[in-house]
Amino acid sequence: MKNYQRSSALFAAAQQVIPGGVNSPVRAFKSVGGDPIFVKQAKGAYLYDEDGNRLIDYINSWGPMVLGHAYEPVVDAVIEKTKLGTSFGMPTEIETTIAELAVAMVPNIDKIRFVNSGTEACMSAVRLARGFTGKDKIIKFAGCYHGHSDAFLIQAGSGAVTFGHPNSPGVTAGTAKDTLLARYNDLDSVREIIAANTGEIACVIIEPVAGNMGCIPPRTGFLEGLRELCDTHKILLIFDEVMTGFRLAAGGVQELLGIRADIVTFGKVIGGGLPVGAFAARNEIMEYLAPLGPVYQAGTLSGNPLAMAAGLAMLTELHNKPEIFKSLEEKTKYLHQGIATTLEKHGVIHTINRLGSMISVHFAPDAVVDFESSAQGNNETFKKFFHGMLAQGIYIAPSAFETWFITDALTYADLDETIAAVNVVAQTL
Ligand code: KE4
Repeated sequence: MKNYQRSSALFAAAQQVIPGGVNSPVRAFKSVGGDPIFVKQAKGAYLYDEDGNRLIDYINSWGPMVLGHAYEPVVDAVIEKTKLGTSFGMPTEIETTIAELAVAMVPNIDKIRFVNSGTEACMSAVRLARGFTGKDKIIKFAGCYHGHSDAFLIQAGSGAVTFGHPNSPGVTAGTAKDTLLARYNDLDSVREIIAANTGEIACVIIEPVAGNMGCIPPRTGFLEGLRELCDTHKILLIFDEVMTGFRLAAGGVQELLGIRADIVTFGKVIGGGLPVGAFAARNEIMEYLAPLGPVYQAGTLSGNPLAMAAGLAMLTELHNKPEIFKSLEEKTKYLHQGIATTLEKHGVIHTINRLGSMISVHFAPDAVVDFESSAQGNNETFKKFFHGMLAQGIYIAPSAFETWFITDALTYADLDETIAAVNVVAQTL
């Protein structure tokens, strides 16, 4: 039995000075129970916690570590850049260099603006869409999470779901009225909203492959239908690729599925593990952004050279080694098949959703295609699965409303160890 005493002691201390002992709620293990694990360090596919346990990591800081923790080229770039100063609040060449690379990698974007988180990227993208179209309302999808900006905390996914108050206190009725809620994979729900709000909708924002209600791929025709509706009704389509960007393909879901977004947002991988978000679009939209245009957006540390150095090293690796995306998909497929076969062998009712290197296990009897069906999952079984896997040295998402994030640092031996752990845990479910 693994020992987590030091993590628990550190958690007790943290709770004296940090709300809930964490700086982001989902880390608090509220959805699965027990004390969170405190990490001492990480390398490649492995976490080393404060009690000396080695864990195979399937979260990877919620996505950024697509090449593994402490990835040498990223670490070296950050160390070198730090010696020259970390932030100046003035333009630097490296911002142009990473912007040129991102624009070259991602379809349908001419310009990109860097910010400090996925939340900032999505919040700014919606403000830009409203400014560009002159309209106020937005459509989001139940279960999708675009960060903690007020406009998005309406039936948001991820941590917001597990806290049982989808409409977070503090979000005003005035804000909420402009956020209209559709159902993922259900074009009719979007048509109905558009018909009831003719000429008032600035944008539709969507996770093109949902990852915050577990992984939910778009049904064939769903995104294409959204594109068509947006074109017909002059609504901007925002792909929130904070999770999928630079993970599912070099050009993200736009490249993978061949569907054009009007604005794309990024986070996680684009920062190589440092705080970076970004949003991007064609010139006619981006030129509405200050200082060129009237839509204001700013940030003291936006584009700071230290974060840019990490992001540039990461994107350069992914650009120069496109085979990584295939490797990620093949490893995830191998894991998928191994887990499915093992759970079936033990008669565990489940469904596994996967697209590329995004995967989630749902202890639900039916297909998980939207928030409602994801919420049908048996959370008691999930809790047992989570803690059983942890006891076997495998760290998966501490919530059924999250996706596992595969890193290319995983070896097939790690995957086999994970599948063997499922075989042990399945017998306790
Ligand atoms: P951040 O502000 O956390 O960098 O990004 C917000 C965000 C935006 N869009 C999507 C699709 C996202 O998944 C996220 C953040 N993802 C969660 C994990 N589901 C972050 C984990 C956390 O909240 O601690």
